[in-house]
Amino acid sequence: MGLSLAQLISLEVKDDARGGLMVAQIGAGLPFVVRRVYWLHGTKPGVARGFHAHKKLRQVCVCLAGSVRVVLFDGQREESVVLKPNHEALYLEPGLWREMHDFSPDCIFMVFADAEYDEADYIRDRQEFIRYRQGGQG
Ligand code: T46
Repeated sequence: MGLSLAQLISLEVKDDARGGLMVAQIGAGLPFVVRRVYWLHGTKPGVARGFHAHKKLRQVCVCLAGSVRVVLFDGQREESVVLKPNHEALYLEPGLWREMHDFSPDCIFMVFADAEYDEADYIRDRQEFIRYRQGGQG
């Protein structure tokens, strides 16, 4: 898919005649020890989410059902990727602005994170984020 701001990582596929089984574990898709898992579901029509960056948090995002478009911005360049249920997960390193758009009504978007929730880790203002990146702290 040619992403440069983030990485699409391959998860282990253990499908057999009974159906699908996907694995995310250290060394096979997960680049960190998971300390928190959360997921978005039942997103209302026309709603977009995100609109923030993280200072330290690392995340692996998986679309378990439906589809969602993730927009990434590093302070200069913007890229977008449509996530759907497949063998790929989106690895987001810190210092990336992200927005989630075009959730399908059945979308289930799950995130593995390497730290507990901490509001102080968020930059929720786009101009502040651009200044943060220009300051070389991203
Ligand atoms: C992200 C994208 C992909 C908590 O209390 N604990 C949590 O673990 C999370 C994730 C959120 N919250 C609270 C914080 C807010 O008061 O739940 C409320 C909604 O969170 P937020 O507006 O940040 O939701 P999104 O969908 O904009 O962003 C979330 C994650 O916060 C964020 O880390 O990268 O999903």
